[in-house]
Amino acid sequence: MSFHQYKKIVVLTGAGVSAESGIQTFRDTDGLWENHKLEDVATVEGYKKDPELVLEFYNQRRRDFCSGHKKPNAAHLALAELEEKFDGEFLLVTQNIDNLHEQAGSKNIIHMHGELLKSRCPTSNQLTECFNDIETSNFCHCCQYPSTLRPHIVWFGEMPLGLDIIYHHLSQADLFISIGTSGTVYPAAGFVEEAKSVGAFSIELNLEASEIHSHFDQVICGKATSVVPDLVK
Ligand code: BJW
Repeated sequence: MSFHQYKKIVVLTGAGVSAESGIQTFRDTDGLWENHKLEDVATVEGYKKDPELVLEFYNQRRRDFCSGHKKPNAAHLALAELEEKFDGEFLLVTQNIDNLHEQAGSKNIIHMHGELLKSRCPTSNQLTECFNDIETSNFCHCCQYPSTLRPHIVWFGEMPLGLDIIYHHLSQADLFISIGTSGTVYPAAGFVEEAKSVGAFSIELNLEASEIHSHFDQVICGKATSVVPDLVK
């Protein structure tokens, strides 16, 4: 596909882009999140009810991610290449909490649902890198209210990150591409309509047509490692 006719591209990615790097998607888990109920581990209420369970849940995912040496796949690499060669403005918005886009070389990226390998002071919002593990007893002393670091993850009911920047880019986009997301979680699922409202051309790349496929101008079904490099080359 030729990208020369476009000036501002926004790409949205979801779990499907990392699936072939060995990271499980969400909706393919029969409602169970790594053997836990979603509301127990991915909501503020779950965290308040049992913080140790939630902290251990994310520590285990950090261990799995780091010890599994997960690597970017051809889809991550193709997106980094597109950003590199594209002349106009390029924003990559990912719902994924892994760092595979960065490992592939993507630069202008927003993790709207947070990052697995970071934790956050609940008072000051200061971020701490945790490449390996954080213990549940790990207190944060960055401000005058020492408290337990929480995972830097956007749970259901919390405000996604970087929305001002995302909506600003969407309001000027002339091409919107959605890759490997089921279109079931908002506000990300509404981005295609935002982009279309300003006249952007929109393309969905997914294993199967998503719940919101009818909003897109073009839908391409297939594995991310095949359809993304095909689109970008
Ligand atoms: C492949 C493939 C391969 C597989 N190749 N493809 C309406 C408006 C606004 C909000 C709401 C609303 N209605 C409801 C809400 C609230 C709620 C929500 O959306 N609920 C829905 C369940 C209905 N949203 C929120 O609470 C959000 N906050 C919020 O709305 O704040 C207020 C607000 C209001 C208005 C404007 C702005 C803000 C926060 C959402 C936080 C989501 N967090 C999670 C958990 C992260 C923590 C963790 O990992 O433990 O983020 S949920 C989970 O879903 C995760 C993902 O990022 C997210 C999206 O999932 P994704 O990426 O789409 O994965 P899957 O598994 O669903 O799909 C994978 C796809 O890939 C499938 O289609 C496969 O076919 C495909 N695939 N292999 C290509 N090889």
